[in-house]
Amino acid sequence: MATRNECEGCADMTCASSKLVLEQDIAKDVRTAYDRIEARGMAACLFGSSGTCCRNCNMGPCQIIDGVEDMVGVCGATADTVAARNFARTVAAGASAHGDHAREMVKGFIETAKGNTPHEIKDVEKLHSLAQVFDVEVEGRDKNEIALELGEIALSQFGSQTDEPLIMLKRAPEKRQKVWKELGVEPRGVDREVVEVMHRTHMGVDQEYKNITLQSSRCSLADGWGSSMLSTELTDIMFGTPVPRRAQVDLGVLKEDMVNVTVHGHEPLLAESLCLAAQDEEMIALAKKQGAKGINLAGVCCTGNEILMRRGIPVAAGYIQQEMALATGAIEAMVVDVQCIMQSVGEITRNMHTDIITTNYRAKMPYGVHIPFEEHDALGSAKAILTKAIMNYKKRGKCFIPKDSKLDVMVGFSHETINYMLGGRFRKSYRPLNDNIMNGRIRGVGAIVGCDNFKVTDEAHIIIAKELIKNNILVVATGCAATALGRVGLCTPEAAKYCGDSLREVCETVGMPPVLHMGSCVDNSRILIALTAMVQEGGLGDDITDLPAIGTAPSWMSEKAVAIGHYFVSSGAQVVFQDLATTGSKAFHKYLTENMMEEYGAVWNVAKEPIDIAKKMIEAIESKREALGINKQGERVLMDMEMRRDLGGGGLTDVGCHGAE
Ligand code: NFS
Repeated sequence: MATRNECEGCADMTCASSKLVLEQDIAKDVRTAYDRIEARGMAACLFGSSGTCCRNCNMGPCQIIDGVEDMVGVCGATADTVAARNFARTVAAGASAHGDHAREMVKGFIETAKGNTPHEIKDVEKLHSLAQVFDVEVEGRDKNEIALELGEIALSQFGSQTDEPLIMLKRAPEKRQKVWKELGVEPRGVDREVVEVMHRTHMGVDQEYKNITLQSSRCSLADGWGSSMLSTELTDIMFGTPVPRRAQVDLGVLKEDMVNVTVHGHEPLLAESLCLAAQDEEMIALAKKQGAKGINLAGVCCTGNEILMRRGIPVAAGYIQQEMALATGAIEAMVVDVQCIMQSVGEITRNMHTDIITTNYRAKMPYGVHIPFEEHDALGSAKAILTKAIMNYKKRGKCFIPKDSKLDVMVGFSHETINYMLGGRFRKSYRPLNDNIMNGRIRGVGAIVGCDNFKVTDEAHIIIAKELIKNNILVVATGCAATALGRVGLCTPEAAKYCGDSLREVCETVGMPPVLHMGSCVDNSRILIALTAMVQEGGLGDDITDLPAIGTAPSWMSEKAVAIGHYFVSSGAQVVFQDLATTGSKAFHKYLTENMMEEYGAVWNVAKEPIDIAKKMIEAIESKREALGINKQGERVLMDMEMRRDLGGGGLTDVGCHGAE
């Protein structure tokens, strides 16, 4: 475990910027999570970390020891029941975070369609394709009319009381839909599945761990294929589907001579409105009047990833760096909405010129200043927030920005972009990706997602990514994991030098990074769509479970990560986590890590060391390749632009890697 002084995980380069900041005099009174971990000086509770502490009624709390007769709950609940209930509640908490976020996005989408926000419907092509999924007529209709009908149906998916499955489920491979139907885990309403988890895990209701976990699956699928997917798709339609662009990440993106405003949290509606307000002449003039050259907006955590993907606005910090960003003394305001905001940020800024501006009624904090973000007056709210920040600029004292700590990243790899990137501008298709996997140039796809966590080495993401690309596995990344990979330059085409020969050749030919930044955590739904597109393209089996693809969240900390992990497993994609709070229950833990395979074709895997996580991922990908029989096919020749031109085919970007026997 890293401490502030040793920060062993950062010894190489990961957290170099954080280390630099913490070494400065101005940061000496800033207490970070590293300090708190060191000061606590006690190990985590064994019952809590193995999932067998039950607090669901007032006869306890009960600490259960599996296999010890008298160490069941006062009500008789066994370790398996308790651990399965706790796991289900974690999934429900994660799913509810995504669900509540998505609902706000859908409401903002509806208001935009009505013309009540400063935003507009930007991606009409995507609007039309989603309208098709929802059976909304597009012919002869205005984009706002279509969007309004689509938005209202989308909103009804949250509170649906019918037993009909969520509409978006039909986007999954047919075979997967059948699996869900047979198991009875098709989610009905986004909110309903969370409520049902809470009910079934209440004292004295569901007492059979497998049955409880069916509801965990249903709830997680309501997240992945329901709320998260809705949020991603409608956000794309409203703010534009990401396309590849260059940007920068790390603390060095803060600017000494500008008003630094960091946007921290998850809701793109706030961040996008701040982006608009920061370009406003009146705001810029106010900043200049205070002696600054302008306003520098930078992201923190997933809201950062949202504006990075769509606007190329830099990301100053991932989850693990939020305190260090403040310790620079260079931030006038950290604007927060919901999720992943450490309570310590308020305490850190108590004696600083920085304001923590809370904007959402759901999330206030001690020492924060509350300026509500009003959807119907988005620009007005954003300007009020920025004004507060700008007026702090003159109060800024000594600051330290690690100026060299900023790395280039190439971002914007939506599922549509991957289509074009490998398939060509004129013939968007997953065929070239599938072909490259079939001919073995790309062995498979590894997703590295989720948080940073002080419990594990900061380098976990990097160790895994480097091992995967060295073994010719294409990496897709989201969330703070993507920021961590960006911080060390792995999200650039130049990182192809770390790849094995054949992946390097693909990356160099196409000009893409070996680690594709796909966005925020909600955007993991893009990965579900990409996996489905690979299945539908043909040649790699007929369900997600057949694909040589696997995911990991090696430094997970948020409950959202467990919801995500479970919707991947329930969708047929395996995941590897560094730990799971289920080890205190033999049968339930075995069910998650072994027996789910029979039902879903995928399981949870656990491996502590990052290198072991990578090895498990490689192993899983190779065994899928064996099962598909694609390792037996002969080597194909990768066609570069020159060869393609010689054959007289293809546009400039049409440099897919079709096999040429
Ligand atoms: Ni994801 Fe966002 Fe980061 Fe983890 Fe938190 S920001 S949604 S939960 S810490 S990746």
